Amino acid sequence: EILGLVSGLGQVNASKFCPEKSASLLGPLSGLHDDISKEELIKLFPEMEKGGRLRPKGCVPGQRLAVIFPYRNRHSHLHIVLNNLLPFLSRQQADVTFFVIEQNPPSTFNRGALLNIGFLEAEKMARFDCFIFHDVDLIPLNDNNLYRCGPNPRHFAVAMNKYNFTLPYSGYCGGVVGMTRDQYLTINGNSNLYVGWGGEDDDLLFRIKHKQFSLARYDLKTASYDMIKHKRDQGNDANPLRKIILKSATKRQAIEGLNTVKYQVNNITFDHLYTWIAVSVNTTD
Ligand code: BGN
Repeated sequence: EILGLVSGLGQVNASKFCPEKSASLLGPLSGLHDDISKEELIKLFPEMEKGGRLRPKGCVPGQRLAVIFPYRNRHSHLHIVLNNLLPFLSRQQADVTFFVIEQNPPSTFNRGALLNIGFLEAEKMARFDCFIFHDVDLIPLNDNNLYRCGPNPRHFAVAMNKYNFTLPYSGYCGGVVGMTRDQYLTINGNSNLYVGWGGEDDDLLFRIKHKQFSLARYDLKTASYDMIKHKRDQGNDANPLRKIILKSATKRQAIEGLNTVKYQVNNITFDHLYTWIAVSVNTTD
């Protein structure tokens, strides 16, 4: 054991910090859209560590990332997206751990609450510097789209095929967003009140701005994504109350969010590709 420790220290000393920009970046990508099984993915990335951690061999990254997927019934999407994100983040020399936060039935999909739960559960496992909140149907199309955190929260999913590769509206803050631990704590995370589709991402932007942050974005070419085609999910109907809830976004910010999310953890699995956390969300529906 002592020998192991000594050689471990030796490795850390010998390694150096990764460069600002990795030399392996390819730029624009066409995106891998084909179905892939979990077993095939595991074979492609045997170097992943239990619980879904990928990190470069030769250097130490400046940030440790947690990618949080809010999840329900999208098994094939998850593996297609990972088939893209794994080589993408490997080329970026990221130290990343993937978390899948699955909402168990019967409650209606609550994306904001799932993101809060992902943050809180990841905090129990390790000290992450940067949290990337990532929809499970988005494929990044340029590996200059660096998954890193900076002085302001970053909106990554700027240009999607669904919106002809332009921002649908200037305040759009959905799809993929990244924040440091401190930023997420400062804004009190996401609201838990948006049950069903829509509005929680707009609420998040109000929270970000209300705490005097600006929203960072890369240019359209860099921050482009394909959304995997799918039908509107069952159990995630548009929320008819979303416009009304949104009106009180900044008034609620301090008293409702990361500090009030109510849930039970039903199961945690440390898989090869991800840490899978099945939860029940307590909402009023
Ligand atoms: C907006 C939704 C967002 C969604 C985008 C893109 C609302 C709030 C009522 C004004 N916002 O309209 O949640 O991400 O469309 O689809 O519905």
